Amino acid sequence: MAPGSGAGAVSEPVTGQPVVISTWDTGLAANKGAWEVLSRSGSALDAVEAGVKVTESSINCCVGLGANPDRDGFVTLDASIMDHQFNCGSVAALERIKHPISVARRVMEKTPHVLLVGAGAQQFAVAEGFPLEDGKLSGDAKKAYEQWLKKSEYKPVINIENTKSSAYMAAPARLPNGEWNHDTIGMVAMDASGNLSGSVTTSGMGFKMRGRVGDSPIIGAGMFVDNEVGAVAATGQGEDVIRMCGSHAVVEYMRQGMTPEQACKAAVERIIRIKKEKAKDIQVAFIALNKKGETGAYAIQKGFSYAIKNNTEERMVEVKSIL
Ligand code: SD4
Repeated sequence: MAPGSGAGAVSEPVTGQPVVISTWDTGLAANKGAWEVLSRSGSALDAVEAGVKVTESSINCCVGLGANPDRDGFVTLDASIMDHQFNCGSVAALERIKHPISVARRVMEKTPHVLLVGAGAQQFAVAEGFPLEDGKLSGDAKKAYEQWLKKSEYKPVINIENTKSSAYMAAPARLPNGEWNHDTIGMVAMDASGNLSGSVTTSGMGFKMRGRVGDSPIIGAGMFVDNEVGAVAATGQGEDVIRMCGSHAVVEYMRQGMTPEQACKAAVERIIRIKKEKAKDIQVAFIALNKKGETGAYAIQKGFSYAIKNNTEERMVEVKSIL
């Protein structure tokens, strides 16, 4: 079946060139992890799991257990994974587990469910043999939390890279130079058989309300894969991605014939129409990969970039924005 002809069916694999893309500059290292799998003809599913595990393992990154905690001092993690046959799994508000993405994959492969949350997700992880980590905050996260506690102001803002923006200043980033304010990696890949997969893993939002879950573990919001059309991941203000099923929308725009960049732009414009004047205070960005191996992205605000790796290139790509 040709791409774009009909909804929902699983297409015949086409022989493609492997490619992986992922959000933000942490994507460069993550792509290398994915590439180790793709370059030896491994599956896109294995690649997107291995790739974001690199980021989850980095204690100095705002993804995984090194991340900023919620406002009660707990690091709670969300993750999702999806393959080329609409199999998907996710976890939300998971604590003290180093690799939420691998737990999400177990949910997909070993349970009849898609999403496990909180204590139940942790119980499942432990039953599956994942070690329960000690739950202490990393050095940087502890400092940032202590700093935040001084005012305890609840003004969550994610991902606005423009440090001059007042919204950004209201939510200081974890690094002392204040240049870093994101907590997520989203990755999509195509393997040598032409199959697509996607993954996202995140600590969500620093100093969020206890129990807050973002878009990343919501299939169709933070990430979506339709092997007939393309694969998409989102980053930024999760609430605004959830309310318009962002990644699913981008896939559907590609199904209508848009390029990955056009499709991401259309989705971002839709968020701006929904948010109206409040759009200036948020960042949302999408990355997309279509069945031909073409990639693209779009953001609301300046400063977003994604990392790409394929047989011929390995680099960051600056992304256009609406504002
Ligand atoms: C969330 N979308 O939990 C995530 C946050 C994010 O970089 O992308 N941070 O809303």
